[in-house]
Amino acid sequence: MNRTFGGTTVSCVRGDITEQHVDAIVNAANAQLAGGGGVDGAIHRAGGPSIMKECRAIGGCPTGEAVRTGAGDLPAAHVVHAVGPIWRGGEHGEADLLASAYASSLAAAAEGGARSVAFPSISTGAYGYPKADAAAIAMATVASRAPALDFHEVRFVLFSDADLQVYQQALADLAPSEASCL
Ligand code: AR6
Repeated sequence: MNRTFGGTTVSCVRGDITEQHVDAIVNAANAQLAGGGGVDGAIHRAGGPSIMKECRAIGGCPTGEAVRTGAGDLPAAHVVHAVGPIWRGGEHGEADLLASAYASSLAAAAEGGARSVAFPSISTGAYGYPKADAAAIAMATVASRAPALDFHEVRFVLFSDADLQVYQQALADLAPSEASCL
């Protein structure tokens, strides 16, 4: 399904983030930018060693922020490495940090000239963030930030049918007023 906020079309698809033909894909990274499993492992495997070389040169990224590298052998032009929070029960600023990870990713992608971006479900794998809550935060942040940054497409790429349903529901549930910049 699709919804449009300003000039930005937001969609949810089932798929593999490494195969997306968009300007920038977002990685669910860790603060050391050290690589790992999940999305991070898939991106470094498919993109080749140049991405890790750039990550090492950058050195790290605080939780809630994002940095940009090239995309090596991937079809995208950029990889934005976002560091989402580890879920610790919800009383440790997790919601603000997750929203900040999405907002920072959009800003980093826009700085690189990207007008289309694909996101995975940040923090909901190894980092344990409850999926429905994470999806609502992701949608609200993208709907409020992406139009002003001139994105024409933001695509959420989910790895399972169950996750796709959760993100589609969050997109359907988003009230027009939550896209506050419109
Ligand atoms: N394309 C799209 N989604 C995927 C893919 C893929 N190729 N592979 C997995 N997912 P995770 P996190 C889904 O654990 O929770 C890493 O080790 C997966 O099913 O990748 O932010 C990093 O190095 C899940 O729904 O990210 C960090 O240390 C979602 O992507 C840590 O894990 C996110 O799961 C980050 O944990």
